[in-house]
Amino acid sequence: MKFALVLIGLCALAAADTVDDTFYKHQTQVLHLVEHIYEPISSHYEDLTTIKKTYDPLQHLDNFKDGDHVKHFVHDVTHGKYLAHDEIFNIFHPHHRRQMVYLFEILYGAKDFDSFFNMAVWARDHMSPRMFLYAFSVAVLHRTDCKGITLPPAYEITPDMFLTTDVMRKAYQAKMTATKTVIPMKFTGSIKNPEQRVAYFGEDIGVNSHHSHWHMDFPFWWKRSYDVTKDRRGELFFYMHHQMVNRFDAERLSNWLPQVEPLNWHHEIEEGFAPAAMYFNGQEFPMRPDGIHFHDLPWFTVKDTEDYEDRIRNVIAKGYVKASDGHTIFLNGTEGINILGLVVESLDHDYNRHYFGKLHSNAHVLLSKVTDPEQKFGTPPGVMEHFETATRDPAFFRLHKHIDNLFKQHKDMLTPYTKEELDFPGVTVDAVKVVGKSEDSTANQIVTFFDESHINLGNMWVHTPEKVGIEVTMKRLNHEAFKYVITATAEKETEGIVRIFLSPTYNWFGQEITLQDGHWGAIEMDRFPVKLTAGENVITRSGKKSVVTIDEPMSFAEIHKAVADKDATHFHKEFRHCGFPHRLLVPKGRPEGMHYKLMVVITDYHKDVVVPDMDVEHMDKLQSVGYCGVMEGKIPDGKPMGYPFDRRISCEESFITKNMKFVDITVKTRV
Ligand SMILES: *[C@@H]1O[C@H](CO)[C@@H](O)[C@H](O)[C@H]1NC(C)=O
Ligand SMILES: [Cu+2]
Repeated sequence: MKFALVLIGLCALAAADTVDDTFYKHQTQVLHLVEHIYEPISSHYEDLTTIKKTYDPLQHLDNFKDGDHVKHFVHDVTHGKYLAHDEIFNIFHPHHRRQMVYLFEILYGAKDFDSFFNMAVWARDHMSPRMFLYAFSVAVLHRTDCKGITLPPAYEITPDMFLTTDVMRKAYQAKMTATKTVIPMKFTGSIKNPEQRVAYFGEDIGVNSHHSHWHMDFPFWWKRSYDVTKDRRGELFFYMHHQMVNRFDAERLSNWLPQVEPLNWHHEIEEGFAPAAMYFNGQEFPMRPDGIHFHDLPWFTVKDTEDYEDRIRNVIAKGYVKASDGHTIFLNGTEGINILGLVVESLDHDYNRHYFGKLHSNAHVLLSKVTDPEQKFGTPPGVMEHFETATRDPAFFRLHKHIDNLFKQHKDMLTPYTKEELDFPGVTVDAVKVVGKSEDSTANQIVTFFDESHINLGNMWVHTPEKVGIEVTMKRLNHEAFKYVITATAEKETEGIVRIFLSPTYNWFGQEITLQDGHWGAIEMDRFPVKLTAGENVITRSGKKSVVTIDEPMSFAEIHKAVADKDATHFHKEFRHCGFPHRLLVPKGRPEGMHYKLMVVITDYHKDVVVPDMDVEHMDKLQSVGYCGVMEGKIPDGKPMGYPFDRRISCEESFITKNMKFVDITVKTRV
């Protein structure tokens, strides 16, 4: 397993980071609290029921950063001012969000773990389950005393947010009759819908939980006054979504579909979407027929959203923004893309938040409410209003293509990298290949296939007899293990960063994609530091180690077992749970093989790394920095994300320097 290896290294570095008995106790408490989330706290966990019966937050105001805050909260919750238990929590709804943030700040500001946890038990017992769950999860991810605690995968805590109604119904029947069952889940559409061919990507539970986890590591409502600052979070917002869109396009191409079209406020939304899913309270996720137009909402209009967008286009064209204190910030430096990301996602920033508004959030809400804009029918939120469900809808990718084009407009204005910037004098990449399972090193081929994933639904209801075993299976993209073998010559001993990207060779029309057109669509596969010795170096890197992906998350049962066994290999305080699912690292390709360019670039470690005491070994241990950055401190690699393919390339010949090597590989899907 990838992270077991990482652990050994890190533990040796810092013994203080290893887990102890207190950690296991806390891990267990957290698991118990998120079990059967829609039901009252389970009576068979004595630790929880004792707290529930005896803990009164008002008696412990000193244990929180702001006691008055706690007082108001308890008052409002007990006086029915908060979202009711069976209402649907919607992060994009301003009132819901305000309530959730209030709770988060209390949980985050608790002075020790017990105060935090006691308060969480109280909140769990009094509040809307998913509002509690969201605030609690973000608190667990950010509290120093919760470092290393693993939350079970979101699709096990709230399966209703990931699975279709038919599956949930069958599972319920199985539970009632205590019958061991394996329920196959299909993708939502029918063969008549061409979008169905890529539903395996948008509807992948790992893609959905990646997206939802990413937005918990980088919440759009995060305030700069919280003590964790998040390095380059605007740029991460751009880059993670940019990469998801590029990956979606590569999957489309593998299935003979053209690239996803950016949506347009004035055109109809061509593709409808029927989620075939139901909320825990019995309300159905709304479906959207084909060809619907955007509508104004009572709270904001399509025109408002367009205006925000025009203002953003305006500053992109002008090349600068004004900070609140009046000074001008040019966008042509490395900070430019980060500022635009902050503005587009409407994070807590200094560049006149009212003027730029909330482009990204408004767009999600406009799409979600498009079938009942006036709320005449009390239709619950659509999939676009939850990070766990948004990527299922093909319109998610159309929206993000549209937003991505704003970022592209900015990047296109920057001066292309010069040869001097691109080159790494003294280092030459001589050869690159991928070696798959067959070890046939001449093949340069990666094989993908579909296999089955099992999700245990045991957590959905209380009193599911332990041994019954109700599982859902679904088809998921995967690939055979492979490694990169890179031969590089260095004139003298030095250190570099290897950057690996993948790009389809031919477009939908069958024409070869030039670098001028294709650079923006490059998919990042990996990025890692290397030590180079003078002379020839053979660098072997397993695909598994990719810094853009993470392994399959541990299930409820696996975490419980690891705790029971006190198996420290599964827990580490620096472990990152954010990342793209490893299974989907390689786009599907085609049965007869699909051509891709594998692009490898080695850059100068000493020019790139911006954290002074970061050595190669340390940097190589950081997980999933690719799309998820770091939770604290600075991202060590100071190059713009997507470097060197993020800027315009005017001419392929003058772009390629000898520290780069592009080779043709094939991705073949096994049928
Ligand atoms: C950015 O643009 C400003 C104004 O045109 C210029 O003074 C500055 O040198 C530019 N910076 C970079 C990094 O190109
Ligand atoms: Cu998102």
